[in-house]
Amino acid sequence: MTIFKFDYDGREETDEDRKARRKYLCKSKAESSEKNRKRAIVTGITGQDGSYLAELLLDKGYDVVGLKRRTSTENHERIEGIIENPRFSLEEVEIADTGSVYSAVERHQPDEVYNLAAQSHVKTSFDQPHYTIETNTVGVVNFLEAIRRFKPDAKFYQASTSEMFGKNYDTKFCTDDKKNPQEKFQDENTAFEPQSPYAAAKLASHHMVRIYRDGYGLHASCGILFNHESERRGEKFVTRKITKWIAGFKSWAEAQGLDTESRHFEFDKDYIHSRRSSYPKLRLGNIEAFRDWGHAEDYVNAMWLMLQQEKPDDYVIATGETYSVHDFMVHAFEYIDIPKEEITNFFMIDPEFYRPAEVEFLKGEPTKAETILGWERNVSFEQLVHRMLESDINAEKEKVQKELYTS
Ligand code: NAP
Ligand code: G4F
Repeated sequence: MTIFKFDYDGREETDEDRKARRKYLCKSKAESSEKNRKRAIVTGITGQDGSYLAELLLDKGYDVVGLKRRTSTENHERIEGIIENPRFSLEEVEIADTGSVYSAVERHQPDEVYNLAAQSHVKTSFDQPHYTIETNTVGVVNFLEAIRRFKPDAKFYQASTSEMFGKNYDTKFCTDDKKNPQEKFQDENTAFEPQSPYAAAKLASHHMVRIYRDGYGLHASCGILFNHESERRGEKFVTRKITKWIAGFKSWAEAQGLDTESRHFEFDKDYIHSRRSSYPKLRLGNIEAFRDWGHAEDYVNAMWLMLQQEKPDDYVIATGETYSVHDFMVHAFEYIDIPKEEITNFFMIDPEFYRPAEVEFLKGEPTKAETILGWERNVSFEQLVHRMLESDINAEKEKVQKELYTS
């Protein structure tokens, strides 16, 4: 214990002395726990995964530096809940800009870096291939180099993707289903065959991470994450596009005192008509594609677990179940009492949403992550669909309330 002057000058300890001792002890305790706190950099902080991961790390006692790119208007909706947290700070970094990445790593000396920033929309990558490579490949190399130069013991997580498998899958013999003896799946040993500039850019980064891990001994891991969605999913991804449309349609019907039953409406190619007005149909592309959909909250936990391992490695994170876009719609429409047989009334196929090349089938095999990381998912497919719908329906209700209040 610290010796104060009054500890050895022989006089009685006063209230003032006791106060001074308490103050000193509190301060030094705070300083030492601050020193022991882990510091993480999270890129893509304003995105779906960035926001969930930052919440998880703050809950675990980390200091979190969130990196966002410069935008002309603020886009902090997903991080509203953490922005005032004293252990959270926000900084502008363009990840394709080498200098700004080097500077962030050198100044913050992070224990862990989670690289989630990306041009993450597959269809957009066909329209903007160069920009996609700048962000999704050059950005990753910038971080690997920055860590190698300025903080070689920092642990690095790279957001790889099931899109890298592209057309490819493996098969295994499935004894309990005679009709479908060859079950298709992808795991860590499945060969990659990317089908988009997005997937090719991510695959290049995936290899760069391995090269820096093997060549320089960096603790760098890739999570090969299959699709994960949430209430915070971007509105251009198919699941959120569907749940948002359903919420909007339900609200439109209710505003006219109608429920969602087909008998209230007439349908043409593009619109749903009531007596009073019309609502545009949901427009989709390839609804026969299959995806392995989980909830983002479960998936960010896997990212953290990977960086807590002694050895870096790559892991598939998935549910092991697959559903088509059509299946997703069936579950979602059922939630507002529109039966499977009637959903064709409400959507139309629009070639605009087809991609030049498609990934038709994804179904991950997460056994390695379950065994080594002890990872498990908690949110089922049904719960995911319902949570997204509930959130969008509530948001529509709030919008209506606000409009009523302000009109
Ligand atoms: P998201 O919601 O689209 O978030 C992407 C984030 O990256 C956003 O914060 C975005 O900023 C930021 N960003 C984009 N370009 C940037 C740049 N040049 N410099 C700095 N920041 C930039 O994506 P997500 O679903 O959270 O996915 C997180 C990561 O996991 C991505 O790398 C994605 O490719 C990968 N991934 C996602 C899934 C999935 O199903 N969600 C599956 C496998 C892998 P703005 O907010 O300003 O746009
Ligand atoms: O929701 P999506 O755009 O997601 P996609 O292409 O699978 O990519 C997402 O998951 C990847 C992991 O596998 C991530 F790496 C990536 O960053 C992103 O998060 O499309 C899903 C499927 C596709 O087959 C697409 O063709 O839905 C089909 N689809 C049909 N109609 C549509 C639409 N996709 C979108 N976005 N919009 C449509 O109208």
